[in-house]
Amino acid sequence: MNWYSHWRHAFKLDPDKNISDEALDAVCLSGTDAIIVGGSSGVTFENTVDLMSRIRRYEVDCALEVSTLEGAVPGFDGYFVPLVLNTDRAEWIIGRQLEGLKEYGTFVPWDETAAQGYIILNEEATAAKLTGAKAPRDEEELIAHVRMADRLMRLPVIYLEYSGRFGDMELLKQASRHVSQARLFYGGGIDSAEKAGMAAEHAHTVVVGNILYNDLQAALSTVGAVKRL
Ligand code: 1GP
Repeated sequence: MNWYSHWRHAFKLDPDKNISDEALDAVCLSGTDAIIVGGSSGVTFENTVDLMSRIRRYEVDCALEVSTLEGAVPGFDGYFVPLVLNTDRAEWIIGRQLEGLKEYGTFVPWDETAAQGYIILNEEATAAKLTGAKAPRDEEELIAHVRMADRLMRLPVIYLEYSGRFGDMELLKQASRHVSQARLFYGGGIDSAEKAGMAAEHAHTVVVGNILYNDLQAALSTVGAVKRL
């Protein structure tokens, strides 16, 4: 068991976006298994510390996705380090991660740190544009990526990322069949209990992001839908 192995549902909060104390209270007490702090742009040490200290008032697990050197902040329960598997720009696969290890390698809490193999399927997502990710062309190519992450690299987490758009559940289902040891995270476009439930049928962990900032009640409704299954 890893520190994140029991998570079925997680909310992803962006340090660069505003959330009121009332909304944060509802999110942290929603029954979700965890809060993941992360974003693709505008993440700084200050806004990350600020959000962490606000979430820290609650008992819910709180993890940081470390995507920049500046945003590496101590004090979280756990740390994810994303590796983008479907880009040909090496800086996003191991380059920046190596820079991070050169700088902070001795301080990394290894027992609470896990790599995430990101497969970005929505090319319109900020993360895809930033990293030059090219969505797998078909199921075969997606499964090759899953095997690379799960079997060859033995990454502990595979993250099928559709950020901003609800994904193809058939592709998610096919991907899930080829995962042997990793935890499969799904994120993207979940804005209702129904969609959350669909993703939860195939993913180990369902991540809900943006809808939090647009329709809090809809976001909260996803927790029960996932955890019921
Ligand atoms: C983003 O996968 C998460 O990294 C969630 O996506 O914001 O579209 O819910 P959404």
